[in-house]
Amino acid sequence: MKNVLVVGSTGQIGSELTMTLRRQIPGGTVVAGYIPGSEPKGEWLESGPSEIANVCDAAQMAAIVDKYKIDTIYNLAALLSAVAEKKPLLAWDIQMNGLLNILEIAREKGCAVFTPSSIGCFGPSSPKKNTPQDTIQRPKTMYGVTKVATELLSDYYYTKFGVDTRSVRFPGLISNVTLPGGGTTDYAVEIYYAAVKGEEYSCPIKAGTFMDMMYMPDALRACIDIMEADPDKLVHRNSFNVTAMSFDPEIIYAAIKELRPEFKMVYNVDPVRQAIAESWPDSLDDSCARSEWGWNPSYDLKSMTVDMIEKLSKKLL
Ligand code: AKB
Repeated sequence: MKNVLVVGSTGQIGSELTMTLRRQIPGGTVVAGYIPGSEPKGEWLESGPSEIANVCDAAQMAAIVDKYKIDTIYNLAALLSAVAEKKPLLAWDIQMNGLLNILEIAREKGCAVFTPSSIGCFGPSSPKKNTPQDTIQRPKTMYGVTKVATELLSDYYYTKFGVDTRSVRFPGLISNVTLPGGGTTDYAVEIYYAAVKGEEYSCPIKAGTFMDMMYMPDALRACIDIMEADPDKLVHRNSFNVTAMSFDPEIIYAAIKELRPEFKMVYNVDPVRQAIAESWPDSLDDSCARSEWGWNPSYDLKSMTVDMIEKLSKKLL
């Protein structure tokens, strides 16, 4: 990995991945791809090149790959689960037609491609606890449909054309840098902002609803480690189950109250997000990622909570 294009570089993962890659690849080029209206600013703009990179515009993407001799594409352009339910056709266009553009460019120009999947690729008929790597995937959301199709199409381009596609199934990602937009797991980020600001938090997910989660530093390591893994050791490619913790709203609330005893949470359940959450696994089995490329997260709920509260206190207060 030397010359990298991050598509969706101003989003929740992209904003931090772009800066991490720029620090980790000295002498390489990390291009921040963005769409008009979400231009990179500050250190993102100043620390490397940026280009308008709309996944739905194949010619524009191909020109960037040529201009910077890109060898690896992080394809992070996507609508998250709750928004994708409101705009299913747009989700299909970005997540499927956009992916096809990227895979075709990668085939022609010899790039490796990472396109994240999600716990959303599972559905109500998947085993709910310790969901295996290889199991039933019949999601009921447009987000999930596009994630399963992304996995299949990425594997197809690998077996048929030899395109080096690899990816992980991310759980809910928790970060103190860029807010997620329109996901089902967003509550696990919002709750920290409310606690640090001293506000009461109104939780859209019911008590007792468990989902897998991960702190962003671990997610960034997953993005990089999977692309740098020895290909001979990979039995799977698209996509690996990865997780770091599983909790419900009561458990994260209790973890925050240990540090902020005055914090208060109430429930105001959002039926759309709740239905999505109930169709997803409670917990994933990520043993294939651990054995095939050494996945091993650093943060648990307690250490993440300490770090989130400390970083957000500096940022917000
Ligand atoms: C979402 O909630 O949509 C995402 C995800 C788990 O894929 N955070």
